[in-house]
Parts: sequence; structure tokens; C-alpha cells
Amino acid sequence: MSTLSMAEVPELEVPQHLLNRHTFLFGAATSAYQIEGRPEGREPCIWDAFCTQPGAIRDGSNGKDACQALAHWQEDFALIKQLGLDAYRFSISWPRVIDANGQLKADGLACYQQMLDDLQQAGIASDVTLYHWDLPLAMEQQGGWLNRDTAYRFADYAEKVSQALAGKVTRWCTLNEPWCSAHLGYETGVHAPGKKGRFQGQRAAHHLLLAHGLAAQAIRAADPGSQVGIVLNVTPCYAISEQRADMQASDNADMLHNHWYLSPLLEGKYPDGELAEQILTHVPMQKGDMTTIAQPLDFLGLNYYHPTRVAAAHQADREYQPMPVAADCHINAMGWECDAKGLKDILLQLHQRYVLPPVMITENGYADELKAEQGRVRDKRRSWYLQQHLQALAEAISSGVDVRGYFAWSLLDNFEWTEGFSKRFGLIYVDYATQQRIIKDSGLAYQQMLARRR
Ligand code: GCO
Repeated sequence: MSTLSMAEVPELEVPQHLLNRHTFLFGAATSAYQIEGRPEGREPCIWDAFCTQPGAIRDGSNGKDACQALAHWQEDFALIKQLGLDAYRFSISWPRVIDANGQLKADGLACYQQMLDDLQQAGIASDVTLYHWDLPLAMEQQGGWLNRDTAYRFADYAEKVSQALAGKVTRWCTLNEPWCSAHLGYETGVHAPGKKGRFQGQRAAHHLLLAHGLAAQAIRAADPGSQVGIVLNVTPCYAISEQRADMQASDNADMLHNHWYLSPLLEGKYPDGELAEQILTHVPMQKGDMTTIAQPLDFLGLNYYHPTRVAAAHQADREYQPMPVAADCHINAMGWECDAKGLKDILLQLHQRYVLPPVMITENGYADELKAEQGRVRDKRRSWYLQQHLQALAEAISSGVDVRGYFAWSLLDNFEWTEGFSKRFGLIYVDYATQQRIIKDSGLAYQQMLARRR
């Protein structure tokens, strides 16, 4: 634990209306594969297999140990309390709690039960994601998200787990970022399971959306006192010029990335237009699917990291590639443009276009590669990023968007998917060799901000 005095940490200056603990909550988020380790305690998942493919992970690493979070959870929860978080968002590993025959595994579930009891006793809300990308490998061998049956298997898992944990979970998030699971996993193949194929992204997406709808119904029946939502990654798309072709490319990017998910969930239909219609001929839709998908949401989780700059010249047919970045911006270690205005813009755009349920910012954060020096991590840039984004968020709220909470990504440095362990997003530093944790300067600033609240 850090012995740094508070005065040494730059303050996060955040508008007053975010600092009312009765109307706005602050948390931090993680996901199972990225932190847990202990693969021997579960069935294999698609990321175990993907990480063995040469060149798939930049530093050749995998989630075998990661933060050893199942062994260290009590220590980590002490840090959550020390930071003064109102809520903790984490995910349950599907292959840890369901065995090869589809039955609930009591030993796999036990740790999550203890964790939830501990949070409840401490008065900390729990935001539990059921699918943060770790599909059981056996299901991938039967087609994964390209197979409609996976949606029913997911609903079955959701039902069993929400029955077993009923009364312990504050908010259930069915899926995390289905765009990533579908598009990166089955269209471009840069994420697990590494499949490539035109229109496979939207085919997988349909089954993911269906899985969400079925699971939402199952959770509501099993755990009626909880709230149910889904987490999407959204990004405002900006054309790099006002030329028609660039504007058109940007609209297409916006449609494929944001509205392909939001419109089915909130309006029960896929987007309109020529491109959408062409894509839809490849989507295996069945009668009643759109009604199932458009379940009422108690909240909508939105993850925001960066805007997307779009140029027609970068378009290969309907594919688009984001333009790198705006000219004078700061870029993080992921190569992502830091632009807090993008958060306000996308929130206002969505607010104008849809009747939104209450929104939670379920992830937002900054990557660097800083190592601890003499027990301290001076991550000024992360504090700057948090402050900018919280200010933009406060502006969006003042303009009428109903946002109820904010989760920093991430509680801990962790396994950053294809980037391995080199990129660090944590408020808390993890020394992977010793598994020592150190609250970074940004974590201390977050703690101080939370302590100043009414
Ligand atoms: C995400 C992922 C996280 C990533 C984070 C940074 O939901 O995109 O949920 O797992 O680590 O976004 O890339």
C-alpha cells in the first residue's frame, strides 16, 4: 500500500453535480479473463486457444496467470474499499461456472458468491457482466457465435447463474461490447476466435443480440430485484472533410459501429438504407427475433475510449478504417486519440436519436506503459484523461442526458487482449512477477475526489 501523502497528488477537479453520492456513482471495472488466471479451475475458452496462435498476442503472453485475481481477491477488495468506490464491475467466467455438460459447477461459483457477499456487506454495488468475451471453447467448436444455438446456450447459462446468485447482484450486464465479439472475432479475426469472413460480423452480432434478449428475460424471471442491461462500445464518427464521399463513409461507420446494435436493442429493428439492406440479406433472422432482442433495459452501459475519424479513401468497399487521429491531439499507448469532447458528442447524438434508458458509463480509461518507481506510479496523464472525460460527462448531463454513473477502466493493470501485458490501464499498478499492487497517483486522486463528496 502506498504511503504517499494526499497533498502530493494532483486533485481531480470535477463539476459539483457529479459529486452528489445520492445521484451519481463512481466505480471501476475489470473482466474475468483479463485478471483471474487459474485456467485449471475451468473449461478452456476461446482466448486460451487464440493466445497459442503465433503472432496473435503482441508479447506472446496469455491470461494463464494475469493478476491471479482469484487468489488475491480479498486484497483487491480491500483496495476497492480503500479507494471508496460505490460500485465494482467485474465479469463471471462462463467456462468456470458451467461444466462441459452444461451443468452449474458449485466450486466455480463459490468464489463469485463470496465476492458478492463481501461487496454487499460493505455496501458496495455490484455490476456483473455475464459475457466479457470468454466463450467456452467447446461451443466455438460448434460454430461459436455464428451458430444460433450459442444464443440459447448463453440464455441457459444466464438463467442458472442468476438463479444461483439471486439477491446478490445490483446490475446484470448481459454482454460486453458485442461489436468487438462479432466484428473483431468473426469478421476481421484480430480477436478470438480469430475467424475471418465478410458479413460474418453481422451474422455473429445477430446471435449475440438474440442471446442478450433471451438472457435478459431469463434474468428478470430469476432475479426480479436486480437491474438488467447491456454494455456497448460507442464512438462518434467524424468525417475528415466535408466532401460527400467522406461524409458518406462516416455515416456508414456510425451505422455499422453504433446503430447496428442500438437500433435493434432500443427500437426493435436494424438500421435502414441500401447498405443495411444489403447486409441484412446475410443475417439469419427468424420470426420474433427483433421482439426478443428489444427487451426493456433498466440501464444502458456505454464504454467510451476514443472518437473515430473516417475517410472515404480508407474504405475498402463497405469496410472503413479509422483515420489515425486529429492533428494536435494526445495519443495514448494504444495509439488512441484522447478526445473528451467525443464522449459528450456521442452522448448527445444518442440522446437526440433515441429514447435512452438511464445510462452508465461502464468503461473509460487511459493506457500507458509506466512502471512503478520506488513504490510509486506518477501517471499524470491518466488523471488528466479522467478529469477531461468527467468534465465532458458533466456537460452532457447538464444538456439533458440521464447518466447515473461512471466506471474507470480499469481497477487493475491487466491482460490487454492482443496487446498482452505491455499496456496498462489500471488505477492500481500490478507487478506481475510478485503480484504486488500499488495504488497509482491517479487512483489516489480518484480516492480523494470520492472522499470530498457530499
Ligand atoms: C473493452 C474491453 C476491455 C479492454 C479495454 C481497453 O470492453 O473494450 O472491455 O476489456 O481492456 O476496453 O481496451
